[in-house]
Parts: sequence; C-alpha cells; structure tokens
Amino acid sequence: MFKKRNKPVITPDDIRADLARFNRRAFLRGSLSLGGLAMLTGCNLSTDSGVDAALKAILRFDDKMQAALFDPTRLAQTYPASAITDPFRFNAYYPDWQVRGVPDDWRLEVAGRISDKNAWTLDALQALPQESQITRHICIEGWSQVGQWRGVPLHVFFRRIGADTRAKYVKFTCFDDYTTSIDMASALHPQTILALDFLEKPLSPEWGAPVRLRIPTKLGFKSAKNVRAIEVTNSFSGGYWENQGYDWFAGV
Ligand SMILES: Nc1nc2c(c(=O)[nH]1)N[C@H]1C(S)=C(S)[C@@H](COP(=O)(O)O)O[C@H]1N2
Ligand SMILES: [Mo]
Repeated sequence: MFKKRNKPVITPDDIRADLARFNRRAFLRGSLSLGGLAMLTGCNLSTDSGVDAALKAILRFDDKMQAALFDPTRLAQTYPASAITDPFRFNAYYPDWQVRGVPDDWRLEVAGRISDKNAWTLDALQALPQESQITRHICIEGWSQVGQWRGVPLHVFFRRIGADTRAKYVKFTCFDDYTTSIDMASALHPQTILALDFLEKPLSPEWGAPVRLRIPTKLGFKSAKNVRAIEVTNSFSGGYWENQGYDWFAGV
C-alpha cells in the first residue's frame, strides 16, 4: 500500500500522503470491499468474532498512523483565564456521589523500567518544578471544557526516577481501579503533566486528588484521576475504556 521511496525510514510526511490516499480511495468512495477488508486485516468477516477482530485491526492500524503523525513539538492550544469553564463538569465511569477519597498514607507508586522505585509523597512532588496550563479537556462523548491545571511535567518526573524513555508505554492505575496507558512520545510532551492543582487549589477527590495526569494532546479519558501507580513498560496494557473499543492513541 505504501509507495516505495529511496529513503531508509518512513517519515510522517510519507505516511500523511498515503493516509490521505487510503482514506479517499478506500473508505470515502466506498471502494474497499468486504473482501478487501478481510484481506487487509486477515480476518474472517463471516463470523462476529472475525468482524470484531477486523475492527480491532483497523483501530491498531489507526493507532500506528496517529503515533507516526504525532508531532512531539506541537503544543495544544492554551487559553486566557477568562475562557475557563465554570462550573466545570465532573466525569468518571460512576456518578460524583460515588467519588472516594484516597488513603491518608497515600504515596505515588512507580514501577517498571525505572532506576529509582521509591514511592513519592505529595510534598516531594510539590518540591519538583511545576508548570501551569489553561487548556481544553475534550471528552469522547462530545463535550469539552477549558480548565486550569498545575503540576510536574511528566518528562521532569521521568528524569528524576531514571525512567527508560526508550520504553514504549506508560501505564496509569487509579484508586477507583480505572486504568489507562499512553505512548512514550506523548508522555514526554512538554504539556503532559502530573497535575497537583486544579483552578489554583490542590486537587480535591472529584478532580483527581492527590495527583492526576493532564494531557491536553489526548482525549479526556487518558487524563487519569486519583493516580495510584505509574509504570514504564514495553508491554501493551490498554485501559478501562480502551478495552471496550475506544481508540487507544486518542489524539486530539
Ligand atoms: N480514575 C479515573 N480517571 C478518569 C476517569 C475515571 O472514571 N476514573 N474518567 C476519565 C474521563 S472519560 C474524563 S472525560 C475525565 C473527566 O475529568 P474531570 O472530572 O476533571 O472533568 O477523567 C478521566 N479520568
Ligand atoms: Mo471522557
């Protein structure tokens, strides 16, 4: 499907052109037959599990495209304080009255491909360099809102714990048993922060206390709240919504 070029690696520009052609030809004009789809994905479309596997294969293909197109230097749009949405909408896989606090002896656990596996107190996190951002949080359900978060850039934290930044994934596990995972390039993006504050106050439980991920280059479900543990890993681990069919890369 990709045009052969005399270059050793596929650059995002190569893929952008191919992706545009692929979209136009195959999908928009409807010329990708079921047989073609079966061939592309190697799945048997006459069974439900085959169709499911084909859809999953397309999603994986889309994740790879999004990863290749991701520009680690492109910043998400930022807004003035006057644009902050008030009231800010709460969202989780349960209603707000079911929000639970986290234990008093909370520590942020760190695991996987890192050299320093000591858990972190909130005080220790607050002593690291902090970044503030006013950005748009976009939920896959079709709503969005502008909020203000402040916290430790994940790339700064990763340098402190000696994370292997050649590893592929970063996995987040939360106190409500929510999980999500992101690619390393997005984890190192300058606007990806471990947020400690929301609207200039320490996070309260519903907004993700004591620490939440805030990643404005991805859809809202990637911004894990009430984080219990962060793992740097080469094994793909999906996530709560991702395992139910949401797009894993989820770039905005
Ligand atoms: N721990 C945890 N984090 C979570 C969720 C959740 O259910 N549990 N929901 C996600 C989704 S789908 C969204 S849109 C945002 C909502 O964040 P907010 O309540 O600050 O608006 O949190 C994300 N992070
Ligand atoms: Mo969401």
